[in-house]
Amino acid sequence: MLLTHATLATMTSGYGLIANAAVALDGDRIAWAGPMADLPAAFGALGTHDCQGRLVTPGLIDCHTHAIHAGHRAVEFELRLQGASYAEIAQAGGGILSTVAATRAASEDQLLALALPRIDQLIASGATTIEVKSGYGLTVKDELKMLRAARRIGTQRPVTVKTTHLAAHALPPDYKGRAKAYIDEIALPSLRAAQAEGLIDAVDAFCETIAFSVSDLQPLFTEARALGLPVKLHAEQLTDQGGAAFAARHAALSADHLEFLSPEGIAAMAKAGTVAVILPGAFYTLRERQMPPIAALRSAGVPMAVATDLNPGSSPLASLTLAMNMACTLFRLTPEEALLGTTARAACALALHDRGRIAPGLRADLCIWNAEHPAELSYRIGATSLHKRIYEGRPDV
Ligand code: DI6
Ligand code: FE
Repeated sequence: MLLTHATLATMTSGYGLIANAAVALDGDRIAWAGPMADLPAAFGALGTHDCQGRLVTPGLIDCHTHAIHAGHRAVEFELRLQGASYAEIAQAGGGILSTVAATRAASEDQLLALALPRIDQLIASGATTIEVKSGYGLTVKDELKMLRAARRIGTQRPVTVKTTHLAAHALPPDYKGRAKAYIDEIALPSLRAAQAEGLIDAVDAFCETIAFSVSDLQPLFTEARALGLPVKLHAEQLTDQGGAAFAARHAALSADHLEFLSPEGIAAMAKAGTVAVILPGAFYTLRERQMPPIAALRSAGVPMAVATDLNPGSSPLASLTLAMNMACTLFRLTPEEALLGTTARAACALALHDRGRIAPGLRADLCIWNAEHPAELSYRIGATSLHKRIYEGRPDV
């Protein structure tokens, strides 16, 4: 297949813009990309799709979601509007724990069926790769159930799913005040079982006063690394717990949220090459005041990704382009940083080196947009500008 008359954003160096470009696909890989004038004759014989000047980007990557869950938290949204805080609702047994109750009551098939419309919305916003976490089961059985449902998404939809173990997300009521026992009795056994069943690609945790401390999480991250799994961390979302530096000490792929990130945390991330995953949907939903230190991350050379954090509590957001818009408007990322954040940098956050850019040999996961300039993707609010998605070399019908 040959795409012609494209405005190409290769994302190989900044936007990597090429006007009047062509992209040749060979099966599920990109064979060639460049100006139409330079197209080797051999590719001229391929079946042609004329992009009519439209913008072509790599398929978008959502590197942080909680797309598997049951129930919703609209009532909590109402409570927050009446003045309750996210942490107060969590401490009163609502919040994450209300989603835990609904998720425990659902079967694996039900969880999959509930997730697919959310996945379809992400796909409609341009996603071709989506990370999905566990973390609403909080028993060995229910964490494994969530991960099995997550793994099945990729068999139902044209999208790559990477799964993350997040048993250390919240403390269930029967472990109240016993975080270390929960890690020993639930998080570690579920991690080992999930790895033995081939259900996970990474390990995550929520490091926060309302969740787990760095010292609680030490045995979990040690075990993850011993099993050969990469780690990542929900860090410094509501308070500074030194989570990002802890994650960086374990060569974390990413530290996510980061509103309360310290200069020490930034330095540790820069040294370890840990990606900063910016989640403006949660900041917006919780009406946070403190912004992540974007300028300091930028000047320290920490790569920044942007994701939806799609979840029923702090970020009921199912559009990557809206996440990009929020990253620019709320946090002052440039539209170029926002698009890098959902392509090349998001690929780094998932250790996927075969996607996120347009170059020969990489996967043929592409988006064709009803747009002329890449900044349009961040500039429009809630628009569905996707013209066509190509996944593994095949256009969506
Ligand atoms: N931080 C978040 O933003 C999500 N998890 C986390 O640790 C929120 C999960 C929820 O509120 O259901
Ligand atoms: Fe999250």
